[in-house]
Amino acid sequence: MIPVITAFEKSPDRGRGQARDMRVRWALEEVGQSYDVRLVSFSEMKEAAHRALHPFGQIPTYEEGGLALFESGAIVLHIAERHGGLLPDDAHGRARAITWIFAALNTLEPPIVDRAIAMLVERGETWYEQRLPVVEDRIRVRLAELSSRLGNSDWLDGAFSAGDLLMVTVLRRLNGSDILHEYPNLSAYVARGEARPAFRRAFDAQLAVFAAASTS
Ligand code: GTB
Repeated sequence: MIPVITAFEKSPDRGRGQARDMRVRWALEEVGQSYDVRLVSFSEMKEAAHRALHPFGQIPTYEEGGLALFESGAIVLHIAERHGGLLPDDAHGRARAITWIFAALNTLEPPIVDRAIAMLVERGETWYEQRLPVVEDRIRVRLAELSSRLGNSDWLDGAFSAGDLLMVTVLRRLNGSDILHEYPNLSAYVARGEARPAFRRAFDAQLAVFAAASTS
């Protein structure tokens, strides 16, 4: 059964792979599972048919046989549990990799998304110039801690795992800012993730969607 995921019909990031279908595509590419993509517009996302799959009217979703999932982290974990290659075989290693999934989504992603939202919707506010450095310093605290834990290792805990996949996608939200470059080992970590053939395939696939939407 080939899974079907949903993605933006026309991503606001112009194909930079920042929307959360990218992490699902990457996970599927890593495990060698082919997939189909159903593209949805912003208005379709809010219709009942899509909300039956995603209560919050967002992408990505994942359908496979009788199973329908939403939440990119849950989808990546499901893929990792169903296929080899994204979680260690030993119970402790597996639990630690899952811990890194939660760390990426619950500890790193919130301040990074906070910055993206501030830049998108708060730019016109009188207090924007005061707030942005505060938000960015909250990110720096977490990046410094992550940088210290990663050290000179290639990946967070032994071999590349779903935890790394999600952490790299979260850190990529800082692409285009100088913040990540303040932590050279984290910049190199993101570059290592982006250099993986599965990442490239996933990135190219989502970019092709944007390119096609731009010419039609
Ligand atoms: N917690 C959910 C998950 O991890 O799956 C969050 C899902 C989510 O935020 N989906 C967004 C969405 O559907 C797309 S990824 N938004 C439409 C809506 O809520 O109406 C977030 C995103 C969007 C755009 C950019 N960008 O342009 O750079 C980056 C990330």
